[in-house]
Amino acid sequence: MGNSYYERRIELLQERMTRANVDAFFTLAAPTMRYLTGFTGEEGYLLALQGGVHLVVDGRFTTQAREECPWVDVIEYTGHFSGSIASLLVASHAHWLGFEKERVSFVQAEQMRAAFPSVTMVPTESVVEGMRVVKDSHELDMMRAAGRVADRAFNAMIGRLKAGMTENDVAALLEYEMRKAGAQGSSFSTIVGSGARGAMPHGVASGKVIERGDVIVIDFGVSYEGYMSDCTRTVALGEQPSEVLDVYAKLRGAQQLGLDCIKAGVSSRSVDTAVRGNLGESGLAQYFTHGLGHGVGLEIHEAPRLSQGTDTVLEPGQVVTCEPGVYLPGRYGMRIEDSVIVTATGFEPLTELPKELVLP
Ligand SMILES: [Mn+2]
Repeated sequence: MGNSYYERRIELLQERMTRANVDAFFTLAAPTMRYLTGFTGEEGYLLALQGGVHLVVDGRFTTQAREECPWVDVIEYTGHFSGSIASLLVASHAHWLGFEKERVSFVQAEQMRAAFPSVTMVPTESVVEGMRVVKDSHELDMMRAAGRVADRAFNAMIGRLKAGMTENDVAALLEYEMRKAGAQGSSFSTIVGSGARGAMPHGVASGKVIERGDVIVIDFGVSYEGYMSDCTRTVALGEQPSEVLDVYAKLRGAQQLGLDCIKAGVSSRSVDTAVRGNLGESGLAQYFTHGLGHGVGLEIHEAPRLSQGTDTVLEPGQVVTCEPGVYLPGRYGMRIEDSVIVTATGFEPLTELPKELVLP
């Protein structure tokens, strides 16, 4: 058998399948497949049975899958994947096929229903996501490594950030440094919002020229061994009016307050509430227009959410972001984001980047 953490995850999945009353479990979601087997290809079909795990891939991925996960039965399909899965289902005498209802499209579900007449399709949720929400020690090591790689890339970029560069120049430089630092790429399209563009919380980098005096929001992440980092820093080029310094100081205080609220046993919504209340006392709550944070792992946004919309109890080994922002339309925006590991007594930060606003 293969690496012990994959073995452990498969065993846990098989227990959870029993609890979900299914004797087969199907996924086509790349992060789920990677989590269960180590397969890094972007396309494949995984069938878990109580007797073992089968990975059905097309010819582009056969060699890769056999190399990456020799402990899994890799089957190369020609034509349509559903033929291979249907044979496995019939051979195993499975009756109830669980599938991830949030990941399978309506069309795919219809196709599978037609192709798998021997089983009843059972929509499931959180069978694997529920496992992924608390990271095991191997995953936490990968998250720490991703954070260090991201820090190195940002530090290499920030010394070269100058007026006259476009936002795209900055994003390209940062993404180049990510690769050089050991990342496989960026975890999402790098956000560089300067001046008034910073007031769009998720405005990706554009051709806008960065000017002296601009406040710049840089939200970036690396993808490292499948794991994502997520960090935002706000920097300013040159002297700033006292109002900007004041708003930034208040935001920084609110972000620190949020971090200090994070620990196992705490309600995720209560962290958002505390930060929102703090910004309210500063008269800034109306400019904080999104949730406080989210889980990070194999995907850039995953459970749990730190927001008013959902509530859950934080657990040790979860990785969450704390990212309040202040957005003044037409003027400027600011956000400070750290990703942290939830611990029994507090949190462990995954990045060490400074939070000074004005660049030296
Ligand atoms: Mn984020």
